[in-house]
Amino acid sequence: MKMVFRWFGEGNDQVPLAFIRQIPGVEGIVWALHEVPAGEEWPMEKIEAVRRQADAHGFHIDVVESVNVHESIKLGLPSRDRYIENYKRTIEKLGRVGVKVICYNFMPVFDWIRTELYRELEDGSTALFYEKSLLQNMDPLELVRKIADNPKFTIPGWEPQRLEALSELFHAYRDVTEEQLWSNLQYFLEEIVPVAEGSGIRMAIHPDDPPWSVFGLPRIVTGRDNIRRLLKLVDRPANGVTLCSGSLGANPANDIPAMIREFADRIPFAHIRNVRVYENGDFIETSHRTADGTVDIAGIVQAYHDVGFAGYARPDHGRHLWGEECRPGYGLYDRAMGIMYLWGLWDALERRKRGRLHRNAANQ
Ligand code: DNO
Ligand code: MN
Repeated sequence: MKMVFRWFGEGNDQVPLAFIRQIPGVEGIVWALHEVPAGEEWPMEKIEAVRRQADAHGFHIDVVESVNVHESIKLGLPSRDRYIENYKRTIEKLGRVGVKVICYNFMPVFDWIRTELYRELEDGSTALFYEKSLLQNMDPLELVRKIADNPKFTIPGWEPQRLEALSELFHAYRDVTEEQLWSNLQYFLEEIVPVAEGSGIRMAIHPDDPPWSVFGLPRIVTGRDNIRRLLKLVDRPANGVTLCSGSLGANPANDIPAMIREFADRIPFAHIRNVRVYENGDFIETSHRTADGTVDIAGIVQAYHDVGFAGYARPDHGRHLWGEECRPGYGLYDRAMGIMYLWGLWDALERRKRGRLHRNAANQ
């Protein structure tokens, strides 16, 4: 397991690289050019600049999250070919600087959805929260106003430019069924997976968050059966998945350790975080500790260990602690503690395995 940490870039992340350096066992940053709008080709000078910054702190830049997919690709419009060309050029450039994994998602209009960014937990910390009944009665514009209007930070997935044409976008999706979205994803993958393969890169789709349809928009990366289908669309190692335990875990029917065992060789990137799901379908993000949420984080780490996971992993979101002012979900403290919890589980499993090997050798 190669531990990495998401970093939003110089001047755009309140957490300096020098601080990330002090979290045990972090070897690389997970990065993106957040200022480049979806669909545009990434400029090489900007890619090189991030490489230099990471290099100066001894980090690799193997994992990019995300190269966002232009809506016309998801909608299957004639203009998609132009945007797919840009996407391919970006993949090639990233391959040239040594990138190994590109995380992306195929969710219409919105990336992740929550109804509250700073919901208080019983310990006084705050975290991202999803209130099912509230969302059912909400107008999407109202939600955007609530989530995207953050005076201090741009919220990844809720960038103003992405949401400018919201009502037109909703209109454009009105007839797009799940099957159409599948076929648009297939078209996209057939084009880009060979390019990724040629560039030494594995594509890793992020599951839908939450893993069900919201505001009537189609959503297709939601659980085991759909991931099976996705991997078969283009059955190559370069067509992989970012297995996000928090996104999939919002639906308690998702057995994540079982998915890890089944899809092991197609998971180049793991997002590990916990959520607490309530009976009424609401959920809140919690600490990584297994006992604090509904997701079996210990079982997940055990599954990764059992399959000999050698891919990249990051703590995903965290709570906001100790008065930290940060981008929602992306404070330093809780993610750093999450990493230590993951290492604790991992190291214990390693030690047990080594002990077993020693005993077997001694018995022979
Ligand atoms: C949620 C986060 C996502 C993720 C994007 C990837 O679990 O990890 O916001 O960054 O969906 O494209
Ligand atoms: Mn995630």
